[in-house]
Amino acid sequence: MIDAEKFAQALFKGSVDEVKSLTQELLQRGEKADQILNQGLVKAMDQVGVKFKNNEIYIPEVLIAARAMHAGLAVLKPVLAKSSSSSATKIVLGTVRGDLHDIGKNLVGMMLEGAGFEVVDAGIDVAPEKFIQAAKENGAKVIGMSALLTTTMMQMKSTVDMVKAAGLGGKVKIVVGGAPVTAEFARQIGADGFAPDAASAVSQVKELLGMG
Ligand code: B1M
Repeated sequence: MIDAEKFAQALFKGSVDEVKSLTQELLQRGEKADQILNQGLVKAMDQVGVKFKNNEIYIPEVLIAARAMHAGLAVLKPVLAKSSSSSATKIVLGTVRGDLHDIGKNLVGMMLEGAGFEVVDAGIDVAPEKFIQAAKENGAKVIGMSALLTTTMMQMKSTVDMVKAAGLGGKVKIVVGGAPVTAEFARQIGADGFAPDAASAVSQVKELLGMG
């Protein structure tokens, strides 16, 4: 049986070793990798996301939980890669052109990975055309953009406009976020979605993709 509680306790402790061995034990007992991912790691990471959203834990705790979760993902990755014919939904994530802040973007990426998405990290200082190229190359369903500076926010609009001009509007959903970004701004620039924090980014993406 996959005990999400055990995973959650290990994630809250940030115990890389515990998460690794829990994952390995389950694989050895014959549990399926996708079940371990969804019933164990993802469910446990959901608990982390909820506590973060409710201000019961803060960024450092989320980062150590995410690091521990990565240890479990690393164990599962080769097994999943072998067994999955339909790969996970891909999301291109980056910080917009002119902007070097990446802590929030990385947190969003970790939460998305924790929810079972495959994140293509485009990095920082990402030009609109680079977002589009990455989305095309990877067959991504979502482009996620982060901006922390009022001076770089408008780069989001450039990307939205370019995505539409490239004929990808609607096919590739665009989600924006970052400290100065608001739902109203997202609406004004024609983005499909907005999230104020990393946990909400996961629910926003799922909603846009009709995944609940
Ligand atoms: Co800079 N910086 N910074 N900085 N920096 C801010 C953003 C600033 C508010 C500080 C201040 O003046 N009070 C200010 C911006 C002012 C403004 O434009 N309104 C500022 C400035 C001015 C600058 C420089 C211009 C300073 C200078 O050189 N004169 C310069 C710009 C460099 C550049 O980008 N071109 C600069 C540089 C830097 C550092 C390199 C030193 C460093 C970044 C290191 C790094 O990221 N690797 C840095 C830092 C650390 C900050 C502060 C202190 C912290 C930002 C952070 O990581 N927060 C910040 C002040 C502050 O916020 N207290 C500041 C934690 C992070 C988890 O939160 O990124 O908001 P955040 O992410 C959240 C949500 O916003 C959301 O989820 C995350 C988790 O909940 N979210 C998304 C983020 N992206 C999302 C995407 C989504 C959905 C949700 O969908 C795709």
